[in-house]
Amino acid sequence: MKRRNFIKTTGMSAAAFAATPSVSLKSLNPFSTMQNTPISIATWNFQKATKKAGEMLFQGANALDAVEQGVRVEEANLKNTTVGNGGAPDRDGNVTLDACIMSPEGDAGAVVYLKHIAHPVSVARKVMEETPHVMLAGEGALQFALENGFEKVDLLTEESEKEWKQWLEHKHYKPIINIENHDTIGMLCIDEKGDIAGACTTSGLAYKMNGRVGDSPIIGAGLYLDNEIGGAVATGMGEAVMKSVGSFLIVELMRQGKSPQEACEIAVKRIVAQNRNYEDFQVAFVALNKKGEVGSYCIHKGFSYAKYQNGEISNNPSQFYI
Ligand code: SD4
Repeated sequence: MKRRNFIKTTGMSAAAFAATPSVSLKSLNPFSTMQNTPISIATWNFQKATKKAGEMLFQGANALDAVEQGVRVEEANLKNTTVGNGGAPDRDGNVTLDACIMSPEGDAGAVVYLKHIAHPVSVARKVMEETPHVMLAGEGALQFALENGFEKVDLLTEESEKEWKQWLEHKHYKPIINIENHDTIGMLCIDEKGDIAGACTTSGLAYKMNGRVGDSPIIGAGLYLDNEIGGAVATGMGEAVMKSVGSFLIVELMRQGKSPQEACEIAVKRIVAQNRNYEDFQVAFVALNKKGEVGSYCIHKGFSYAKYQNGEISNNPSQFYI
């Protein structure tokens, strides 16, 4: 259901809105000069995707459209074996995708264990805008996607199949800390009006158990934002991020006055404290506040994030715990 339809069906009349003094979000924002914006940031050095979103924002696009189109760049990248089409399969050879999206209004949509659809983030957006639900899973998510005109494709590329078959020879399951220096894409955009949107999309951990869903499509874990405060996205070992509800934690810490950098550090250190085996996996967070300040922290050296601001794209090595 579109937001305006929801408003219609909840019985709020146009007159009720007209009676409310019109106050833009920007004027509520104490940092309303917004000199730093627009900005797009993404986990890892996903410069093409981040630039795509950043350029859209500079041309006046809203944060929600920019974030969706930005992450779609990596969903379509067949060479990226951790996101979308070409993603590594689970241990049984199924490519199953997880994605979510959040709007400045606080609306959210997600799909989990979605097969055969190259752009799960766009299905997640449809779930957000066209249904009364937040998340659809598996067969139901696929059915919904097909009913909404998404094309059914084979997501397992020859290359990913070959690597999976090599893996089957030993079946040794151990997370690789910084996979080829790129991984899940989580993106946050703040547009010219100062509104924030976010998205997160992944094929999950390579050779995961059939049925496994990670943090990336879970609102509060892989992604969270509050348009009054800021947003956060995660990458790495989803189980650790889910147990700490990491992105939600970071936004709440920023609400209490922490900078994005301080909030990311606290969240990673909590994961370190909660997991005796923390040295065996990577978790990284990137956060953005309403002022346009950015922070990032991770367990292991090697993580960086991409940023597009003032017409420039950059790769920014994150601070790290070990
Ligand atoms: C997951 N967080 O499914 C995702 C994948 C990832 O490093 O980021 N892997 O757990």
